[in-house]
Amino acid sequence: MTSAPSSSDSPPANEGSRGDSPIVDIVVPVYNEESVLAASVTELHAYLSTRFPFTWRITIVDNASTDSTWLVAKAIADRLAGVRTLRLDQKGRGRALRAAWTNNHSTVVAYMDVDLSTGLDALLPLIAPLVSGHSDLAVGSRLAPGASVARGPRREFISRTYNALLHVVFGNRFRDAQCGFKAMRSDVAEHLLPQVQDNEWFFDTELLLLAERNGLRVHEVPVTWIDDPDSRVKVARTAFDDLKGVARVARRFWSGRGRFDLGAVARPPLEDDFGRQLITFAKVGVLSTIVSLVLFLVWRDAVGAVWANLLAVSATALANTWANRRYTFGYRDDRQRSRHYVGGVAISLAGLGLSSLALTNVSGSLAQVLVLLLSWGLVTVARFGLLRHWVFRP
Ligand SMILES: Nc1nc2c(ncn2[C@@H]2O[C@H](COP(=O)(O)OP(=O)(O)O)[C@@H](O)[C@H]2O)c(=O)[nH]1
Ligand SMILES: [Mg+2]
Repeated sequence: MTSAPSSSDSPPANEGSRGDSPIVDIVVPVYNEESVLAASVTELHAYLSTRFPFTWRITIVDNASTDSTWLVAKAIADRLAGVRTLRLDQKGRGRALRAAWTNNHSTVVAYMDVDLSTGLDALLPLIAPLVSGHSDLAVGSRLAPGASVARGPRREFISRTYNALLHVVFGNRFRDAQCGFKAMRSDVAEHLLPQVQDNEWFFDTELLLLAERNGLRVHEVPVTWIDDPDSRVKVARTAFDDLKGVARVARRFWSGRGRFDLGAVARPPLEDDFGRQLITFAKVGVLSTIVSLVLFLVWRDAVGAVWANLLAVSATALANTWANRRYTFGYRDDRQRSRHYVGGVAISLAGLGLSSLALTNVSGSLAQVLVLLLSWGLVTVARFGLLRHWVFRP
């Protein structure tokens, strides 16, 4: 459908003006892949030539392969228009992507593993939201609804465990950090890549975590994945490096770092999302009311109504503030954390004073429960206003 720009075959990469750069540069990182490289790139090339609506280029990046990968790569670049090669003398897939993506004049930079485990029909959904400006990064996902994945139990287990760990530590939204099928707008890459420290397998995870932390939009594409058991990954070593990477980035984020100036590519915050906030606040409120009420009824006979109310509300105040901070007001990091907690808990305690006062005037289970629900309800309305306009004001 479209023609590829003219072929060039050797380093240095990334020269040339924006004028003749393609819209998408698809990087294929390779290390000792002499047996599959030619077939895979030929298949990708045929796909792009016949089925892909944007201008494109394929960049094969070899890091110090010890077999004939580099010669094969050069031969492909000579044979096929729109294929170029780049060679680095140090290993590391992250390093390969960084080198090929930096100073790249395409609109979008992408990569895919040479084994073509990801079905190519996911390529357009990966690239289109970046070309249109809808998203900043796009990732293939084997763990998103709609994905179909054929892989063995060991890999499935490792992948799910790793991604679950990320969720616990970072609360991230993307579901699959490690799918070898990703893309990013080049203008975003210019800001993001210098912040990513890893040069090997953790590179992808670090990139995505930094993107989310800085408010960028990550588009997930469910993929069809047929696992290729031939692997360059040393599992134990890579798992250890990943854990070290997680610890390093967690330290970075928890100490308040990892946020930087995105200049013109920053996403402007929403003017106002009152409707969503109110509904989320109501959900959190209903849940904590149920928990508080149960605690109240359990403790009432032992310590009396006023004390039971005090214990029940205090017990949920912290969790309630946590949930509202995170889900209602969207603070998923440490910004003003102590101020938020002090404010949130203080408002809960003030409300407690009111409901205790009301409780002293009634007796009997039903009356107590009704009075509690009424006073908690009133307090809640006031609380929402105070949280929104005071504690969590941006
Ligand atoms: N450039 C480069 N590519 C690498 C390196 N290590 C692995 N790759 C490539 O990264 C891709 C994914 O590797 P693979 O072994 O299939 O990983 P797996 O699918 O997770 O087992 C393949 O295209 C590899 O050739 C490296 O050090 N440098
Ligand atoms: Mg593979």
